[in-house]
Amino acid sequence: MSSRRTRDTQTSPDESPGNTAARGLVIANYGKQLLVEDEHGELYRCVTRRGLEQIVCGDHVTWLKTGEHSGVVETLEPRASVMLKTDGNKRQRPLAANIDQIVIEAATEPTLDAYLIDKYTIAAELTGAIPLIIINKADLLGSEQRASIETLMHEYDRIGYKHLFTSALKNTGIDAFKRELAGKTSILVGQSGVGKSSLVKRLLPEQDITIGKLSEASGQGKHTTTATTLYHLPGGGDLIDSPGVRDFRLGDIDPGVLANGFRDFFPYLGQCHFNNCLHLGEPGCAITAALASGHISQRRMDSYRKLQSQ
Ligand SMILES: Nc1nc2c(ncn2[C@@H]2O[C@H](COP(=O)(O)OP(=O)(O)OP(=O)(O)O)[C@@H](O)[C@H]2O)c(=O)[nH]1
Ligand SMILES: [Mg+2]
Ligand SMILES: [Zn+2]
Repeated sequence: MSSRRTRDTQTSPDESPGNTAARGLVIANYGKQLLVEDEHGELYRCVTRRGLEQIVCGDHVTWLKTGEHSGVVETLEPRASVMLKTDGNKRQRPLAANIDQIVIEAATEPTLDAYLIDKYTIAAELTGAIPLIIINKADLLGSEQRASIETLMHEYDRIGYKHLFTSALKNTGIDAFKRELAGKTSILVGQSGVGKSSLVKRLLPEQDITIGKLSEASGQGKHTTTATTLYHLPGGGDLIDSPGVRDFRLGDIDPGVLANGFRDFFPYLGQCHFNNCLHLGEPGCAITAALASGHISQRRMDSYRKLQSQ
């Protein structure tokens, strides 16, 4: 995926002579303006033609040059995948497109929230992307705390999700992280202040990336990154830094579809007595049986129930 389909420069029906629509990659979106990269790596600030749907980081577009460093996006190319977020008005909006991997970053500062990690793994499954869990700020962990996080991570290992411990501060775990990013388009997500931009900075020391300060009084991160931005990595692959969230809402998922976001449920789906089973205590439920036999963790089941009740 993330196919950089090479395509000949296209002509748009309403072009002015000598100005043909070219392909571009959206590398940042600032509200109404987009930063579009052409095939030579040049950047253009673009507006979008009216009537186009919302275009986001990772989108492939065709665009027309209107000035030295400006242009108009004409068309949006079909997306291989789109990751959605729910805005303040509970509307689903695209966050980024053509994503292969969702890097779920967590840290004990501000707080390590396993339910949030679960929600992101479900978003990844429903987006068709691989989740990778990063526990950053490993330098802050005492041995007991580290052991308890490892126990939690073991649950994800069993599901088939990889995890890494990193420290952007002490520069540890970065090479392993690079290996997981090579050749893929990934998006970094997680609470504000966990160190998403700090990790990007470790990968791209030359880039001008703003890193925030955790407010000392509350331990709560303030939102430092405001625009979703795509970076090309020296080792191949692209990494999208996104603004942190306080809470990530999955949006309206049909109750019958939610289980498709739980990879640990997959071996048992279709084996329940009722074919419309929601796995909430119905008789003959294969998921309840897998929970009882220890093949599904109680904590993941609790996350499933919590999401079903929302
Ligand atoms: N101790 C420690 N602190 C870190 C580490 N990584 C980042 N920090 C600190 O955490 C704070 C937040 O870092 P950012 O990289 O801005 O966090 P972010 O996730 O990008 O935050 P938003 O852009 O608001 O979403 C900064 O004070 C960093 O110096 C780490 O590995 N260890
Ligand atoms: Mg940031
Ligand atoms: Zn069931």
